[in-house]
Amino acid sequence: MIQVVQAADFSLKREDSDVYETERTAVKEILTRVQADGDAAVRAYTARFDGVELEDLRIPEQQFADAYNQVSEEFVTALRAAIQNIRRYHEAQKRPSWMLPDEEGSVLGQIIRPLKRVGVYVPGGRAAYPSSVLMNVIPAQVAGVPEIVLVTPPDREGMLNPGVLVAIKELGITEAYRIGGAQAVGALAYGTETIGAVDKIVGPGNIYVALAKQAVFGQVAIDMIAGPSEILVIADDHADPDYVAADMLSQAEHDPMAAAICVTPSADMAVQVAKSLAEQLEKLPRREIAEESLRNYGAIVVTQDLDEAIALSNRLAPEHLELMIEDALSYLGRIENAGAIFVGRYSSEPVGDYFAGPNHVLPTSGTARFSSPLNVDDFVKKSSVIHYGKQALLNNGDKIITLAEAEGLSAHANAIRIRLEKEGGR
Ligand code: HSO
Ligand code: ZN
Repeated sequence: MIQVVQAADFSLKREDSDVYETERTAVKEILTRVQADGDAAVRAYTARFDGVELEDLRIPEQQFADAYNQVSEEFVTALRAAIQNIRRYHEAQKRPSWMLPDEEGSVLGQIIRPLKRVGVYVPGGRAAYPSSVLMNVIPAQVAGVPEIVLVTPPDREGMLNPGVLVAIKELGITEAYRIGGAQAVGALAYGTETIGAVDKIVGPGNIYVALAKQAVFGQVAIDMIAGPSEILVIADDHADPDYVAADMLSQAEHDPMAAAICVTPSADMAVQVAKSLAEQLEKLPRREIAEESLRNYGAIVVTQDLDEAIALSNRLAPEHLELMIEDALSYLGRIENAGAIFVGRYSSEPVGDYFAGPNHVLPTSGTARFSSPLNVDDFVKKSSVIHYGKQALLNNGDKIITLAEAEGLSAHANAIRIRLEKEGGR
């Protein structure tokens, strides 16, 4: 059911990314109509794709109130605790604006300001995750974004997932629309009569949402486009094979295309993990999804030693990496590429998916080589400040003129020279 291979024979299957020509054309047409016809187009597409005729695109207040009756008290308590943890973690990421004065009277600096208006896309249906509402909204709130608008597709009755609604309410979001798909992305990017255009769109979505975000990029900013989820567990003889298998399955159940991989220098551990996977799989309600994921993208890779395991992990740059090895913390410095690193036997991935505080929106498909988890910096922009002093200009003007003339830009040189002449008496 899951392949057991030697490291030398292992490579991660990746899909060809440009197989979406039909969808791309459809998305283009939707975006063009939304840009031209605004709310009317959004309503028409909502009727066509979500099967519901909506007068009011906003999520009615009554639905939020009803949602609290549809979730348990435990859910609300757990959600509130998660919100606190996630907020605290992201607060620690905030960086102040800074200024660097010098003896010549110059002040150079950087002003950091929140984006003004951000749109958060929350998927509907089976992929409606209240936890993802928290992970996308909280960093924006911590950054100080004053206007956060949320969109999420309705069901055929115009209703929404109660867990998602409660999460929205708990975060104090007051502008939320029941729209989804490419039409929602278009509404956020271009604005309509009722929905103001945003500066950035974040949040996961299906292929239409992903393609729409790509298409409006430039008009607005977007977050990363996430691929299927991945977990790589490095396990040595000290690991508990049941824990390794359980954590692999926690990713595999997300998506038939999710990848769950165990890398171990121990052939014995490989056998035990395979056995435990088979046993635990039997009892999973989402067995079919997890099984397909393990069959197509899962692997247990046996390496020569721990060094080779770490080298393989660094090459794959997994979204989630678990270190289930003795003295795991001491290996942290050797991990070069990973979205989130879970260290030690109690740091199961769902601890991070839901609760500990770090963001669960992470770089996938090897992009952890060059990108980072969603964070507060994704919701700010920076302006450079240059306040040059008189003495600084007199002291350095000649060098600036030299550089300008070397580029053949005499107006640049003149802008400096004219000041040197008037101020410096040259
Ligand atoms: N593991 C997913 C996030 C998630 N898990 C949401 C449960 N709910 C991608 O990091
Ligand atoms: Zn998960």
